Amino acid sequence: MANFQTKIVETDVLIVGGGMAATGAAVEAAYWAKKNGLKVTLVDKAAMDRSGAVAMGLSALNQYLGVGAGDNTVEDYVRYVRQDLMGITREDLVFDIARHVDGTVHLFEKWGLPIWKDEAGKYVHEGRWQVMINGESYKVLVAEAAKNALGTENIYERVFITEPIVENGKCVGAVGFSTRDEVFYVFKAKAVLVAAGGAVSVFRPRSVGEGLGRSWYPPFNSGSSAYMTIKAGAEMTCQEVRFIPVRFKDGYGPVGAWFLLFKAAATNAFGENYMATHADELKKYAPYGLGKPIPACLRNHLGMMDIFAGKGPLYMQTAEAIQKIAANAPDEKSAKKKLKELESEAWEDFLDMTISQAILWAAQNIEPEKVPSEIAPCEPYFIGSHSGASGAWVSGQEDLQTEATKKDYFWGYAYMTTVPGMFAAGDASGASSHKFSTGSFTEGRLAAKAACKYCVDNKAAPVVTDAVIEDFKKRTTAPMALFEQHQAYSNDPNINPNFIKPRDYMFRLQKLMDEYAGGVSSQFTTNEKLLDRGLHLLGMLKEDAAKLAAGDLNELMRCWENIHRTWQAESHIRTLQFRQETRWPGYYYRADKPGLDDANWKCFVNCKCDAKTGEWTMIKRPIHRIVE
Ligand code: SFD
Ligand code: AMP
Repeated sequence: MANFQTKIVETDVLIVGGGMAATGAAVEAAYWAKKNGLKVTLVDKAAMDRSGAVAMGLSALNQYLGVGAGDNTVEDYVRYVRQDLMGITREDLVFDIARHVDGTVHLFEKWGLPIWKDEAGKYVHEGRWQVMINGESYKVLVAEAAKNALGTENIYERVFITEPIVENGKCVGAVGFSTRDEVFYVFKAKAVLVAAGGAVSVFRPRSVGEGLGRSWYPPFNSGSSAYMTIKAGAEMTCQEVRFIPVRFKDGYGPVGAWFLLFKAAATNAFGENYMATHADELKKYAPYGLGKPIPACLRNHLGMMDIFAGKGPLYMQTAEAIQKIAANAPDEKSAKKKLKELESEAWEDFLDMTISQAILWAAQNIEPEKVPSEIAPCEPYFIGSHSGASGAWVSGQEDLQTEATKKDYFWGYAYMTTVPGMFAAGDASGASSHKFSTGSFTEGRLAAKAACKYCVDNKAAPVVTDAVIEDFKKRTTAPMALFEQHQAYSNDPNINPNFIKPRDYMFRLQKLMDEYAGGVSSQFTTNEKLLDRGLHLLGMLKEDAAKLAAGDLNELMRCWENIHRTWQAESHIRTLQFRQETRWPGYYYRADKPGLDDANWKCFVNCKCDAKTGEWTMIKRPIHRIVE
């Protein structure tokens, strides 16, 4: 019989998550906390050293401007992001992160992160904005900095946050439970910074059966950020802008180094370069289709055209690219040396961040310098920090507002959601794409500074009554109680008419999203009728969420992960339905609304849910330019 003990922790700033944004927040908050006598607490569902998207490490820092060296300006970066997101971006947020991100990179280097340097001592770039690293231990390094800053006594690892505490419209904490011991946690806080990553496994993945759980983005990012913010009543933005990365097939190895560093071409099965053969298609999506670089969704779109035409599989021409670079060497001996070097860089790219891809190459006898390698568009992910844009709608920085932007983009504290006291950063905040690891850490810092200021200005201690706490505890642990009550009814712990286990619930959610909301098996295509039907079925699934059952603490976490995913799913379907165009072909297609409609839809689509009535409101918000 489960017997949860209750532990109450009182703090000023509560950081939910232990990933890139959260570690940045920890480092910055510790500084302002010391100055102002505040307490900062961080809670991670896993162990910070290897939690979140950077668990396996990374091979590049994807946002670095080199402003000091005169390489780029902050304005350049804003234009780049605007172009990549087909015109839909919060320029004030992108600007703010971009103007501070170089400082973060220099900090990482000071802490010991090995950044590649050329003979002149300059960073080696993968592309214009990306610098190469030996990043297998990247996460360990930033976690260490966060631990040193906060003190391990203020860090709770393996505690899964389930819900926000909202009293009188303000966020005053969060509740959760230990995934190791029967302890129910209540964190009372003056400010809560949500940095619990994006959402994976909302859609049916390509990996099934023995490969289940393999994905490009980490399976442990399960929509907690979206749930926390939506449930608190925060306005969300760009919930339709999922990210479909093209990746090496089945191992999900990233392609950036191949496209940018090795200048490889991708082709269809007949050796045709789809970026060249379908170049005319880009005109349909002017002005974005004709700008440079070609937006990620349109790059996907041109490849998908070949897949849909039956010309797959697609291939990254790795061998051709490597041989071409080596052939530029002045003589045969240095060409051979270069070839060896490139070969080892190719393997390291995966060993630094997607080890499974290296294992798959080995298993399939792939020598990248000799044969091409299959690539494919992945299942959709929700990730506000990469080339998607979903997340909470947050306030911008005051000094970046104009008369026009101030009424729409500013409400007092930077990176605060529309719920007072609740902040968001990294994947949790929307409309500021292309943050990546460095920008997420930077945004965490900026949000934490504002959260500390909020605590200084709002000194009243949060009041959470015992009755409220008991109610949260009952809800949090309900799946275990349900399992205990009914488990004797059948001889299979997973099959029982009285409950549904989280694994089966997840399959149902994924099937629904895949078939109705434009997943892999629907060729990323949907329409109003499919979305209507999907929403109807999702309503029924939500009813069954009350019957989720857990046999142990791990399953209890799985139950809550799926509740969190469900809310991400619902906000996605509703936003797909509301936007009457196909602005990001290659991410999704509204078959009944093909093409762009700038006149009506060059705007943000936001949404929010009234937690009491369950009623959703859809909102259009204007796009303001702050950079020409
Ligand atoms: O090649 C709860 N990313 C890349 N960024 C780069 O800068 N360079 C690269 O090389 C990158 N590439 C890449 C990347 C990611 C992945 C998975 C691969 C390759 C294979 C993107 C960045 O990693 C990403 O943008 C940031 O990490 C985003 O930061 P953040 O903080 O928003 O998310 P997180 O780091 O995943 O952390 C989430 C944390 O939340 C915790 N958590 N804690 C408590 N309660 C809950 N309910 C929780 N739910 C989640 C997690 O444990 C974690 O600590 S490439 O593709 O471009
Ligand atoms: P990825 O490995 O796809 O996550 O890419 C890493 C970085 O390179 C991101 O900043 C991408 O936007 C960028 N990138 C990847 N492929 C291309 C490409 N073909 N053209 C321009 N930028 C790219």
